[in-house]
Amino acid sequence: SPAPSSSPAPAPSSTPAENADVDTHPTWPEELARVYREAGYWRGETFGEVLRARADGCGERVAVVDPVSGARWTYAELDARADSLAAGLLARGIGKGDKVVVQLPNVAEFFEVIFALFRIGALPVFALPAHRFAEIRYFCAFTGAAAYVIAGEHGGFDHRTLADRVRADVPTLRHVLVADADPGSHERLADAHAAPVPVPDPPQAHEPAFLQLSGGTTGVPKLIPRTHDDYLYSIRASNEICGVDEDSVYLCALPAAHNFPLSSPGTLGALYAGARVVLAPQPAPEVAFPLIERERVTLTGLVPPLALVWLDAAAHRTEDLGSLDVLLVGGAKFSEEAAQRVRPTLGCRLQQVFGMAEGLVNYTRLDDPEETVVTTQGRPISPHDEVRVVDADDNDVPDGTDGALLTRGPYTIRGYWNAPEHNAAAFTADGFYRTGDIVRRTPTGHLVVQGRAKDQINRGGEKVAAEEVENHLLALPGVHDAAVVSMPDAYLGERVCAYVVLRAGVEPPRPVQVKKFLRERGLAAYKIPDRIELTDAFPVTGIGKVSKKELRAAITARLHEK
Ligand code: OOB
Repeated sequence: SPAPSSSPAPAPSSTPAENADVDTHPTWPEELARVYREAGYWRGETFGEVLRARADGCGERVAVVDPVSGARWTYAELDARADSLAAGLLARGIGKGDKVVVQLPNVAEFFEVIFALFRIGALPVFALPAHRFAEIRYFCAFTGAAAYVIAGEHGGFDHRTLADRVRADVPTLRHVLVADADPGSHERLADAHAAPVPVPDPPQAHEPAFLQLSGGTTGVPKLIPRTHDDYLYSIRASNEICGVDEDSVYLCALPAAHNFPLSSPGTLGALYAGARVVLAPQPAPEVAFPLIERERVTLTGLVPPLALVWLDAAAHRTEDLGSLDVLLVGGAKFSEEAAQRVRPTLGCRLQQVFGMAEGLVNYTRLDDPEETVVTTQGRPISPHDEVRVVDADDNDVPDGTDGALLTRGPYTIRGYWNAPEHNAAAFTADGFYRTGDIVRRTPTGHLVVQGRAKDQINRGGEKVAAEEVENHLLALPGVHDAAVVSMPDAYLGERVCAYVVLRAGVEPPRPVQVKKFLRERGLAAYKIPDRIELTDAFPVTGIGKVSKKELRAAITARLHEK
């Protein structure tokens, strides 16, 4: 039976490493859990069991293709590798409930690692390849991580030296495993395999399978506990909505750890179906198009800026994209004009997807009218997804009117990991997640994303929490105050603009110096402001808060001047 709602622990969020034994997050009330089980959504199945079943049922089929290493693992091989790595992790004292920060690019090892962790009930914490010291140190310290899994070098950056620094800083971190022939001062992932052993205390389906990252609105990202039951449901239902079956071939072009390519329907959807996953080391057309041709890819997912690049490239590239049946576009708003170009230019069907790592995912359906597919961001996966569109007082607004999107359902979390205070604000008393998105609902129940109320910049699908960047800017000597806002961008949709007020008499820094300072603090590149504006004072609202609305208007006007 599912865990009862746990009562929030007293504010552990600043030093949870010492509180690892009191990890807490609110979960679904028993009445609803029963409904979800009886509806057949939650089936009591775990990821480790799903992979075993595929290995038993279609073991000789290819599961994962990694064109860089040349790996073409069958289901039987992936299953065996997960077992031997699970044994090696157990031998290293990593087991049920332990947290393991996984930061891997799109390589086959990503799957042996996460399935090994799923099998032993240790929780992957999904970092992105772009994360640097500031983010990784925080994930390791906040979760009290026992291990950190990395590639050696990726994108010109040496993760081994970053791992050295994190290890020196985070006492719980006992193991760094490197998916590279040269592990530096750490251990090779390849050496961490051992003869399979029975798992002493396998995870249960109602327990968290992993921690996903929130896009975030706060000083540090919140962690999202997703259970085997809830995530497997979203994947199974996504497969049905996107027509994924055992003959599908999914190209993973976005970073594999992100919720969109992981589960919508993503690599895990493909593996659930017994289909094939092809890993693209880069999403660029010159890399992805030849893979589509060679591997006969049938579906993939892209953020809007990449979809635009693909649309432009298709006109002059010569690869045969004829196998491509479905392109999913989401993570940020896809313009109607671009959406209309997909079918004529790429020769495939479009599905818009509006999802969030916290749960709710909306898709346009394959049988929706063209008009709906190009003008809406889809409708929820599940008949049990409850969606409310509300005004500032949480009163429902009529269809067709803009309002804030609230949601709860069989795969939407009831609370973040070890964050009781934040949970009180991010969820309603009756458990609806406040998405921070402003939407309009059509009479058919499709949602159109109209804007955002949360203090976040959506940089072409990459989410930047304004407060997080502001805190780093405040650490720059001479900075009195900082306010980070979005500015419009034709390609990315939005970019990051930082307004900075200096202390009196301080020599104004050049923008490059500010950016260098942030990079040296170990902030991921996509969070570094694209533009720095020095100002004497911030505009304020009636109650004296910084008016970000006015700052956004000011930078927009300046961009139009030129
Ligand atoms: C996906 O997940 P996250 O957690 O990185 O970001 C969620 C947020 C949403 O709250 C919304 O603000 C924005 O990203 N968003 C969209 C969108 N899809 C996501 N805004 C406008 N139009 C869209 N189609 O981004 C994510 C997770 C699963 C599937 C797809 C995307």
